[in-house]
Formats: sequence, structure tokens, C-alpha cells
Amino acid sequence: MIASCLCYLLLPAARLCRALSRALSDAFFTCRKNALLAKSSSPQVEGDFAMAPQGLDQEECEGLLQQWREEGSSQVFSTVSEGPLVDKGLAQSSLALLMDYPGEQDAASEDKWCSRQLSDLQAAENLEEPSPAVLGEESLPEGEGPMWAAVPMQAGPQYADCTILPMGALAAEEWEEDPAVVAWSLAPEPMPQEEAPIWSFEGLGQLQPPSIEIPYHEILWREWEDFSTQLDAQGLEAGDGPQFQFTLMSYNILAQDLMQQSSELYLHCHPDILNWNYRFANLMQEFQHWDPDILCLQEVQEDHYWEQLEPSLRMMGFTCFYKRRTGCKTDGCAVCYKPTRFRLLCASPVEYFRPGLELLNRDNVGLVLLLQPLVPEGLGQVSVAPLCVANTHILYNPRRGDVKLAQMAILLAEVDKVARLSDGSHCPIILCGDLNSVPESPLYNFIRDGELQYDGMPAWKVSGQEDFSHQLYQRKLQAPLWPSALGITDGCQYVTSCHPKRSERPAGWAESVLEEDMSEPEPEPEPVSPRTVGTIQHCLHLTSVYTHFLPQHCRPEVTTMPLGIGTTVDYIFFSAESCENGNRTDHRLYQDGTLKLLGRLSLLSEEILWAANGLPNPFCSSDHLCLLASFGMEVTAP
Ligand code: KL2
Repeated sequence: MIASCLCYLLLPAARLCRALSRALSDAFFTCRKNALLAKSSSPQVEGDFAMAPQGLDQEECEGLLQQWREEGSSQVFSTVSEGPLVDKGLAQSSLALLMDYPGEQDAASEDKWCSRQLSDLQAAENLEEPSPAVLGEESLPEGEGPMWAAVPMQAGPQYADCTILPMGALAAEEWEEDPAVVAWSLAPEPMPQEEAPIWSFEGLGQLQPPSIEIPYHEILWREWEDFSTQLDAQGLEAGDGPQFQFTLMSYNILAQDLMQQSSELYLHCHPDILNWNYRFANLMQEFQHWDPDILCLQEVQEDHYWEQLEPSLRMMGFTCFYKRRTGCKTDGCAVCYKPTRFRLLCASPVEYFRPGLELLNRDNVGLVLLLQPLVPEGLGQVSVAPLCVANTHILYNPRRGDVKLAQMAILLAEVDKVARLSDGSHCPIILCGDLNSVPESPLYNFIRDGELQYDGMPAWKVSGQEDFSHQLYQRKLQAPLWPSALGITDGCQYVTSCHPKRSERPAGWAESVLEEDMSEPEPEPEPVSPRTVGTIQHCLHLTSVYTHFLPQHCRPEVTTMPLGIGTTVDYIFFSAESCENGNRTDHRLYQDGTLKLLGRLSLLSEEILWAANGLPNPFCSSDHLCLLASFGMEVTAP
């Protein structure tokens, strides 16, 4: 810890100077955070975050705050925003690359969404616990202006104290009343690609409306990495022939209840930025900003889902599915997709809890959807394979790698079932979520390599989160990892013969909802072999969108920052074809298969997040970063 802090102190002076100039405009949060840090009883928190607030003493802060109150924040900000906007050009061009689907948001297609969504939601109604008057009946106000800004107009009692702010400029009075402004409303607006001034930074001052500068989106700027041109160069035909392209986001949004239960993890945050209404508005802005076609969320609190997230996401054109954790946990996973881009074939909530089984006595869940890509009409008579999307939040407990592996095995078995085609092969798969395991850990390697020799492995080793090697008692993994009664083979497939028909399944079993008739006999699973005692396998060929390393910074990527320690636990895995190299003991090599990775939103390093006072901060409203990737699927003649 001390070494990390020293390392941070020695970061190049240039970054500190830049951060110093930003600190002025961040005076309010800085001030309050310093005060909080001074009170903090946790030396870890103090050590890690002490560097973030730069250069202002208490008096200066109070002076600036006073000025803010007297003059309105915009004036305060405009006086400190004159520095060179170094990253702006990159910002603009990166955003522009995401604007792949012009015309989707026109009025005609909105109409189409509505009817489509209704029928999908009616399907959803059968799937989950009945929701409090959210599905189907009630009429939502037609949004004029930004789609989700209309949400507060629904103001039933549940919205009474909701301080959702509209997109765009905020009036000075609003700033005075609520300094916890929605930071995303100040982020640069996406621009069409041709207008993006990628060639020069100088002219940007004029191109921009007189903007209020908040430093966070500069510090935390995330590059869009475009691989489509590289694929072209390698002859991997990303651009050849028609493709179905889509973007997918995976995001642990930090359930409010969990945050309050572990409040000691958030002492570095200004209380206002931890307020759910602030975070909700900010998260919505982030969804809207990146505008994914598929959104996989973790730590979605049930009341927030039904009362705020689902209605707002629906207004943004999403159809949403939710699976709450079992037991008394109040959060769960959601998968949302644009019905303009996909048609639902199947939705399968997955519970990992098995009564009476100690290995599976935890309340984590997953959610698997099978989606049929809808090819644009202009492409004529062509077809695309269905896409299987699995989202999960695996157990946190760093000691219980055994539980994590068993949870993953259940998810893989469900994915195998949902994604299996009539010839025994699998359609393209995306498996994403918060796996509470680090890169190159046994659990991670199991997903990537399709095999894990676990026998004798200490349970804490599985996730790589923490080192418990010093502990006297260490739970060891022993074969078999799970009892045969679970009905899952060590190849992570359901034992078809033990598989009760849906109607015979015990109460509480995760029920599949089939929109189309998929009840024909299930094809035999592709055999996974050879079987070795003490080894588990799976036959889905998966590889990670992210490489877990930032070459330009020579630093590891970070997806979350508990107590200032950056780590990767969130992933987007996708189907990639393996290139057999003749030696099965080597790591398999992968190339993109029917799913081509076209781009991704770069992650950040721990050091960069320190400069923004860690996570959450006024700009990023979760303790995780979102993951975002763009894929292409081959379109074939039928
Ligand atoms: O690491 V997480 O945060 O993916 O962001 O997943 C879990 C943890 C989440 C759901 O269980 O709650 C957090 N110490 C710190 N964080 C915890 C703990 C704990 N003991 N238990 C749960 N969480």
C-alpha cells in the first residue's frame, strides 16, 4: 500500500500540474472529500485517496464555494476552464465512432418499438415475479426532448423526492440548490463522424458551445478502440460482405442496499454523489451516451429496477429482463436489448442456489437470453445465427472459489443448452458480468481455456482476489467438485437423461420462457473429452474482449477499485474459433469466429482512477467501470 502511494506521488509532474488546474473547478467536491478523509478511520482509504484532491487549502475551497453560491456555478467554472482542451479532439472522434446506427432514433422506428416492446414485455410478464404495475397497462407520458428526461413526469409517490435532472445545460439556480450535478450532462455530446474535428485541437474552443468544464470526463476519458480496420488489414474480412453489427455493455451499477451495507468502502466519496437519485440519473446518462444495443447489468436493486430503471430504459427503446437474487438479497441481474435490433427467442433466469447443498448455498444468479438479430430490410433474403447472451454476478467471497466454480458450471450448462444448435454446435455466445475473479486466475483460465485441473487446489486460489496462503486451515477442492445429483457433468453440460421435463421440475427451478416452440427433443451435446478425474471442462470456445493490460500506459486495466485498489473482475467473453495447434496442453489460440470483435471502449488504470478520487466519483456513479464492445456477425444467404 505504502509502495503504491509512493509510486503515485512520483507520477510525472505534468499529470499533477494538469490535475492541479482541474482541482479549481472541482473545489466543492474536493473540499468536502478532504474533510471526510480527515475524519476517516481507515488508513488505507486515507493513503490511497489522499492524492486525489490537489492543491487547494481549506480557505481557498471555502472562497470558491462561496463564489459558487454567489455567482452561480457556471461563472465559477467558466473562469477556470480556459486551459487547453487536450483530449477533446480524441473525445469527439471516439464518440463519433460509436454512432454506427444513424436513423434508428427517428419517429417511425419509435412507433415500431412500442408495439414490439409491448408484446415482448407481455412475454416477460410470464417470466418473472409479477411487478408492481410496471408491465403493460400503464401509459407512460410521451417524451418530448431527451427520452428519459421525461421520467420524473411519471411522478407517482415514488418519484416525489427524485431529483432527476434533464440532459443539457443546467440553470445556475439548480446548481446552487444541488451541487451534485449530473456530470454526464456536461460530457461532450456525440457528433456525427464527419463533423468530428480529429485533425486539430486548437479550433475546438470555437466549435464547442461555451461549455462548463468539469475535469472528470477529461481525466476519465476512455478511448474507443476500433479494430475493424485492423481486421481488414489482416484479411479477416471485417468489412467484406454484409454484417450485422451491434454493441453490448456490461455494467455492475452498485446496488444502493449493498453500498449502504458496506458503507466503509465509500468513505472517500462525497455523500451527495452516493445518493441513489444522483447515481441513477448519472447512470442513465451513461447508458444514453454509449447507447448499446444490449445492456447487461449487475447489482440492480429490485425496487430501483421496477420503479426507475425499467421504465426509463423502456423509454430509451429497450426491452428488459430481470432476475433478482434468491434469498433476502434485494439486487439481481438485468439484460436489456433493443427490439429494433433483436427478437427474443428464449429467456432463462438461472439460480445457483440449491437447497441442502453446501457448495451451492449462495444466492447469486444469472440470466441467459437467446436473441435473433434482425437484419435490416435492405439486405434482402439473408439470415444471421441467433446470439446467446449470458449475464451473471458470481459470489464475492474470496475464500469460496469452490462455490464460484460451481456457479460458473451451472451458468455454462445453461448457456450450452440455450445456445446449442440442432447439429450439436453452438450459436455465437457472449458471456459477461462480474465474475469476482481476476485475469489469469484458475476461474478465468477455465472460461478461456475450457479446462481446469482443480483437484487439491486451495479454494481461495480459484478467483485470485486475495492470498490466504498464510492461513492454517485452507479449504481444498476435491473431486468430484459437485455431486452428480446436481445433474451437471464435469463437462459443464446438463445430464440429459437426468434432465426433468420443464413441467416436472421442482418448484423454484429457474424456468425457461420460450417465445417460440423450442420444445423439440434436445440435440445430444457435443461430447467433451477426454474426461479426467479432478478436471472440469466446457466446450464453449470463449475469449475475452479485454486483454487486461493497457499497452500505452504499461499498466493493468481496472474495472473496479475497492478501497483504492484497482482490479479486473468484470468481463465480456465471446465466442471465438480456436486454432488447434496440435498440442492440447498449450493454451489454445483463438481467432474471431462468427462473432467478430470490431471495437471496445478502453478501460482505465488504477492511477488514472486515483486522480479522479477513485470510484464512485461525481462522473462515474458505480464502483465499477462499464465495459462496452462492438461485434459483427456474419450474414449468410439462407
Ligand atoms: O466485488 V462486488 O462487491 O463484484 O463489486 O460483489 C459483491 C461485493 C457484492 C455482492 O455480494 O457486494 C460486495 N466486502 C466487500 N464487499 C462485499 C462484501 C465484503 N465482505 N460482501 C459483499 N460485497
